Amino acid sequence: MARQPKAPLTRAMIFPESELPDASALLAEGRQLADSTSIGPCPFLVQNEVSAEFAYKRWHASQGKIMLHAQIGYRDLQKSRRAYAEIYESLNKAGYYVDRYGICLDWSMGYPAAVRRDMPRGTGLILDAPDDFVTLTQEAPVAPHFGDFVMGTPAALENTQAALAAGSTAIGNLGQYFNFRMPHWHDDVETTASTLKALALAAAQPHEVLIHSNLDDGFASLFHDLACTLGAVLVERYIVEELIGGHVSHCYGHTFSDPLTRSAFQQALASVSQTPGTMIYGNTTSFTAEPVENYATLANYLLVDIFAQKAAPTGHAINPVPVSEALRIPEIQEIIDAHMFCHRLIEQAHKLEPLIDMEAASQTAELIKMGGRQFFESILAGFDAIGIDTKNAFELLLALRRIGAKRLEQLYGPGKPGPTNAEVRLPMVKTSPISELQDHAQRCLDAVDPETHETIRGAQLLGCLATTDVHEYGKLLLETVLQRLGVELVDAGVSIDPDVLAETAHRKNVDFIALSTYNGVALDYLKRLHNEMDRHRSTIPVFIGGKLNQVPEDSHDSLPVDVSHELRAAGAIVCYEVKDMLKQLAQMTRVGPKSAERP
Ligand code: B12
Repeated sequence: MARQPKAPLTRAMIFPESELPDASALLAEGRQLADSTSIGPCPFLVQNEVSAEFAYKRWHASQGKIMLHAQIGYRDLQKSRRAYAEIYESLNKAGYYVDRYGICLDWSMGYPAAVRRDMPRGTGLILDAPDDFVTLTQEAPVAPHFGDFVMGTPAALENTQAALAAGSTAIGNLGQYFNFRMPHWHDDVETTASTLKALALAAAQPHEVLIHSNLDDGFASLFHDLACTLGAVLVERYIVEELIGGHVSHCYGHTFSDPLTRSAFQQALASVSQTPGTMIYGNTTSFTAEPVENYATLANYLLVDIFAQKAAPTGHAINPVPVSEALRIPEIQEIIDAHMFCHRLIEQAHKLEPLIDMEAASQTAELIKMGGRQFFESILAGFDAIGIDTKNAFELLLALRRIGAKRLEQLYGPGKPGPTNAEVRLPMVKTSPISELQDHAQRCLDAVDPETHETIRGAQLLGCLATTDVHEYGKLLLETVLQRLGVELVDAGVSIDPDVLAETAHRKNVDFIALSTYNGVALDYLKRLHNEMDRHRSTIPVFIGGKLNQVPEDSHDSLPVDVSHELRAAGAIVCYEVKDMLKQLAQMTRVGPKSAERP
């Protein structure tokens, strides 16, 4: 029997509040700030004699010169400054170049400075004062791109002011606005207001400031259909360019592991964008824990990006990600190595050119464009129909964020409804991560014996799934595996606070919690979760997996270290692979306890 779609959306379901802030007043406030906040000088702008990176990108694209992007941002400012200078100098000495640095701020930078100190920290760079932004960008004539935890966070306005003053003319990340949740911060109205003011401030600058949006950080990593990803580009362009008067610039790449669709998406994006792109991110989801093997992935995606830029130059910088990336935050020398590799690849690429035929990618690009336009138009028409003001940037942003990727795709996606489940649409062009997760789930099941399957299946377990941060694939993987084993699941959500998780697990009387964590907060999070569970006198076993590391309080090098041992000592069941949990679940089912001993 076909499943019926959920009840239709109404305005009241999306906006339960009686009143929302006045969008035009917020935009006016942001524009007004342009009188006192402007683009500061920095070596990149001065040495290249440009007023903004926009012009530099346009010139490079017109000359067919491929730009290069490196990602930096160590917790320690001094080390980040060293990286800013050393990568540039080393490549220069070798006769090569790097055009731009993506500065990887810590997620705690997304909180307003006044409350930041008491909030959880990840593994990235913390800049305590506006002057810190400036000292960083003075280190070399490389374009500073403040790509994360600026736009889209509660600190959007203050961070944008600091980034502009430090000479940054590419600021993001609008993608994060749609998908990221800051722990302990529940005021999405304030996040939206701050973002809107920051967008208006950037748009009111006398020179073009690129509003960077990493599609993978936004909805792209969760859509099943690549056409929806292009539709998201059109929606963001409509909001930033038509409603606010700014310049949106899109980045993609982490999850684009299929060469054909990676290339097709670039073509589709090129044909709908008037603004140069920021960068094409490395295909980091294909990296494994074996650095040497990752050279194959590196060459594979870089060649796709090099040929894409040759065929349709969009000003996107390409991004050689160090091969150690899946293991840890790469060291400075590892970033330099990846760039040297990439430069040799660019030098040699022309010899491969006669072998390249873009026809199949062009055909797929047409499909992506057609579906993307449909998705965009359906969203606007659908919002209009339920009374969301599609000329109001505040309402549009907040509605998109609150509805979320899954439901947007179900409601407005261009694919036909699935034959057995009307809520799932058949993608016009499948995205890579979702189909890869299905295969991964099967491998996890195959890794344990049939007896373990049967034991779990017969136990009628109820599990609770959650993540500590935006990384959702581990949870999606567990969901698929456990559902195939007949385990019933309570979805506590993504980026969920420990108090909410403890309360949900207790209220639903679950047999176990499975927690996926990646942001380098594993131990702090577990301690907070246990405190909250103690308040409910709850001793539910907690399985934990993902990236189990954290920057120690007394760290000398500010790099995260493995905390598996401490997690185990605190009473969690540490899992490196899904099979670890399945074996333990079967074991627990046999011996019967519904609780975990904690020291
Ligand atoms: C995909 C990805 C993203 C995507 C996430 C998309 C999404 N919606 O899920 C995007 C692009 C959004 C992203 C964003 C960020 N990311 Co990221 N990301 C990754 C990446 C490439 C893959 C992680 C992943 O999902 N793997 C797929 C899963 C299924 O496989 P797996 O990791 O091998 O997991 C296995 C097991 O651990 C197990 N598992 C996982 N969880 C659990 C739980 C239980 C209970 C069990 C039993 C098993 C289990 O399942 C797998 C089976 O073997 C990693 C690097 C890497 N290659 O690992 C970085 C990485 C995790 N990201 C990182 C960072 C820093 C970030 C950002 C903070 C960057 C930034 N400044 O913007 C932001 C996050 C911001 C935020 N607010 O949280 C760092 C974390 C650093 C650290 N802790 O040391 C990493 C390691 C990259 C790096 N080396 O710097 N990221």
